[in-house]
Amino acid sequence: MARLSYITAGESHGPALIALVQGMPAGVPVDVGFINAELRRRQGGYGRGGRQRIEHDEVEILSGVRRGRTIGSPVALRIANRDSRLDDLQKTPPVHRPRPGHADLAGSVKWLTTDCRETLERASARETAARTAAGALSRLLLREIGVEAFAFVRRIHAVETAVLPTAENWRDLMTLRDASDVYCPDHGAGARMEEAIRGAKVDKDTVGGLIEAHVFGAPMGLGSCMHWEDKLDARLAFAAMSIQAIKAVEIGLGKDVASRRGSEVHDPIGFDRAGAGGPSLGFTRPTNNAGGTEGGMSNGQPIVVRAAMKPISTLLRGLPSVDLNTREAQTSAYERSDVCAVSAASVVLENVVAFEMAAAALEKFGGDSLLEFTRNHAAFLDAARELPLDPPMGTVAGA
Ligand code: EPS
Repeated sequence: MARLSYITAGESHGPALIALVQGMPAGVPVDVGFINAELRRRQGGYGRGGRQRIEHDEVEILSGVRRGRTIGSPVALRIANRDSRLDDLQKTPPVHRPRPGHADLAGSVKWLTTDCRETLERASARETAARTAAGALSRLLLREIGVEAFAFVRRIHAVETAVLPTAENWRDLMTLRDASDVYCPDHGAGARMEEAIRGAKVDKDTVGGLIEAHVFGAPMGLGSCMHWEDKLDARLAFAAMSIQAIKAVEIGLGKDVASRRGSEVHDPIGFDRAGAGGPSLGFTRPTNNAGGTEGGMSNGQPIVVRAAMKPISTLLRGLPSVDLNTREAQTSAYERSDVCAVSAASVVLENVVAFEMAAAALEKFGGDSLLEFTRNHAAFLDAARELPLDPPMGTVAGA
C-alpha cells in the first residue's frame, strides 16, 4: 500500500489550489465541515491582508470518497481561487524588483527569467490552503485512534506567552485560542501581540513569531530509530520547515538542550498502573523536555513541535533591492500582503504535523481499511500492556 503522502498544485492567482492525497485507507468518515473550518481558520488571524476578504476557502472533493467515506483511492481536494487572474497581464503584471526574503530572486535566476511573478505565484503562502486541507483530512483518520492536534501562537515579535498545554487543559486552551484574534490562548499576551502587529503596520513593516503544535494521544513507537528517514522527529521537522517563511524548528526543549546538563534535560521514567490504559501505557514522565520523541520514535508523551516564522518579506515601505532588467538599485516591489501571518501559520503547522503523525501511524498499524487500522492499533496496545510487569521487563510478550 502507498505511504500516506500528498502533493499540491496551484498558483496563488491561478484557478484553484489542489492537494492530491494517496495512501488513505478505506472507510474513514470524511467530515467536510471540519476541513472547511480549518481552511477558514487559516484565512484568519489579526494582521492578515486584503486577500482573505476576497476568498472564502472551501474544499471540493473530486475523488476517493463515496457516500461520505474514503474508498482507498487517491483523494483529490480542490480549493477554488476567487481572485483568479494569472493570465491577465494587466492584473498580474511582471515583477522585476525582487523582495529580499521572498523566493523572487533565487527563483527568477533558477528559472532564467527576470519576471519574479512566475516564482512568487507558486512560492506564495496561499499554497498552505492545500496543505491545510490535506492535513485536516488526515486528522479524520487520527481521530479514530484518539489522536488530536492543537497548535497556537506562542510569540509575536517580542511578546511571548508562557502558557503550557497539557493533555488535561488543551481543550480549554483551544476554546481560549479560538476566541483570540491572534490564536493565542493567553488573553493578556494576545492583546499585546495585536499591539505589536498594529505597530508594525503603522511603520509599514512586518513581524514574525513562534508557533507551537502539540499532539495528544499518540501511542508509543510511531517512527523508527532503524533508518534515518523514518525518524518521527525528523519527519515532523521536515514538514514544519517546509511551511513558507519558517526558519527554525524545535522539538520539545529544542535549542535549549544545548545549555543544560543531561540531568536537567532528560525526562525521568516512572510507572503508575493507573495510567496503563492510556497512550503512555502507565509510564510516567514528570517533564516532557523530549517533546514526545526519543530515538526518533513517539514515547507516549505529547508531541511538541515549535517553529519560528520570519516576518513577511513584502513590506509596504519596501527594502533595498535591484531591478532585474537593469541591475540598478531599486526599492523592492510591493504586492498586496499581510503584516503578520503567524496566526495562519499556526493552523498550517497543526495540520502538517498531524499529517506526519497519520503517516507514521499508518506505517505502524497498516491496513487497507479503517477497521484493520483501528484493530491493529488496539492489538498493539494490548500486546504492549501484556509485557510482563515483573522482571525480566523487556521480554517480548509470549516469548
Ligand atoms: C495568502 C494569499 C496571498 C498573500 C499571502 C498568503 O494573497 P495575495 O498575494 O493575493 O494578497 O496574502 O502570501 C504571502 C504572504 C506571500 O508572501 O506570498 C494566503 O491565502 O495565505
